[in-house]
Amino acid sequence: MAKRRPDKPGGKKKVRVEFRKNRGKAARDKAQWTRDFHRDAPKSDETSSSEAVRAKGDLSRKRTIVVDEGRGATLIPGTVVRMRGLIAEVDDGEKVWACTVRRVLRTRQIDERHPVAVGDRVRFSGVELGGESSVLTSDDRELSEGVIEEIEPRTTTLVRHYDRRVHVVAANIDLVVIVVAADQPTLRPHLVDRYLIAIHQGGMQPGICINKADLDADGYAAEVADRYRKIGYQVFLTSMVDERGIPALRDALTSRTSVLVGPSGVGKSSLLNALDPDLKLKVGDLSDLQRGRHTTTTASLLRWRFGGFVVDTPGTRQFDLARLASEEVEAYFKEFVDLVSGCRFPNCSHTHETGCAIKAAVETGEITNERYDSYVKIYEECRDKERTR
Ligand SMILES: Nc1nc2c(ncn2[C@@H]2O[C@H](COP(=O)(O)OP(=O)(O)OP(=O)(O)O)[C@@H](O)[C@H]2O)c(=O)[nH]1
Ligand SMILES: [Mg+2]
Ligand SMILES: [Zn+2]
Repeated sequence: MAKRRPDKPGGKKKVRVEFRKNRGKAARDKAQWTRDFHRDAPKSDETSSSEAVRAKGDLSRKRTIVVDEGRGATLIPGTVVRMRGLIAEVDDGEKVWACTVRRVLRTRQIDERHPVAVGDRVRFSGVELGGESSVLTSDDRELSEGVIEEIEPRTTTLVRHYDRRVHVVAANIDLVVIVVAADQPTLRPHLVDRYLIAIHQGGMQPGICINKADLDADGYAAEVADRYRKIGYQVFLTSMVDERGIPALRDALTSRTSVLVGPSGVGKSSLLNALDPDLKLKVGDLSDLQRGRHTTTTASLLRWRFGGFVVDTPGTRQFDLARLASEEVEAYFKEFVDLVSGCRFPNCSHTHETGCAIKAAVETGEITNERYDSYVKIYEECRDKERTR
């Protein structure tokens, strides 16, 4: 981090902070927000922020605030629990603060939209304004204002790529549970494979949860669960209706920091409520689902009553895998790894070559057709990207 000017200990310093002006464009934002939901665009964070954080009174784009510069000792440690545009909500263990990020930190990661993400451990200073030291959120919470001065290095990052941009879904996560549904929406294992790659790339442990098992009339979901178990993944087959799988999932999540990811409407928030009724998260109804509307709109870090933390995220249908070299794809397909040495060509792509051990394993059923098709699709996608670069 950049060196701070040697201010007097405990000295106050005036800083210019950018604030968004919310007024006058609310109607347009709202329309845009709705459109984004339909396109499944990750911009929802951004638009909800200008909606969500309403400062009191008329704000100019910039205003002068007084910051307590009194060095490390006066900085308050906390964890980012929610992002609303450029405002990070930080929990210090007692209360939640609305923090902006110091400008020098904003340039830290130029390809990321935000220098901080949910799960980041930060140190911040409290802001004292002339009669104005709190912001009112759209859900009517009054939060004290702060400025993030330091961000701890992350142990892990779950990254989502879209439109050539990078979105850090959450930081410092141990376990990522990919949640899909047996039905409503239709089970698409290919999406699971894409998530698995992102999770392995980020150095986190993956888990797979197939929810709405009560809707698995033909047993397809149970079959998919078995396939992933055979590969070596931990799979939970759960249902809110008959509570199956809930205790096993709770065991896996206890005393850890995890995140639930997956398409909208699969029941991520419902699962969290079933695991811990104290959370009382909003869940979607059928009409929301039919209209493709997301119920959860911003990722939030929550504390389990049984120990540990979890991040509930808004649904994502699409998951781009940028920055993955085509020849690296095989390494992320666990059941391929031990077999590739049997291919005739050392640089075998397992798509068109003869003497391919992977294709042979697909013939014998050792590798499933679905996983192989997933591999080919992702391989070709990465190769096409390399060609257009
Ligand atoms: N049949 C059945 N329905 C379920 C189950 N779990 C959740 N649902 C329903 O699925 C719908 C969506 O649930 P949510 O928990 O809002 O889904 P979500 O994944 O959080 O959705 P987003 O917040 O939009 O990403 C709700 O109507 C739930 O009642 C289940 O096990 N079985
Ligand atoms: Mg939700
Ligand atoms: Zn091969």
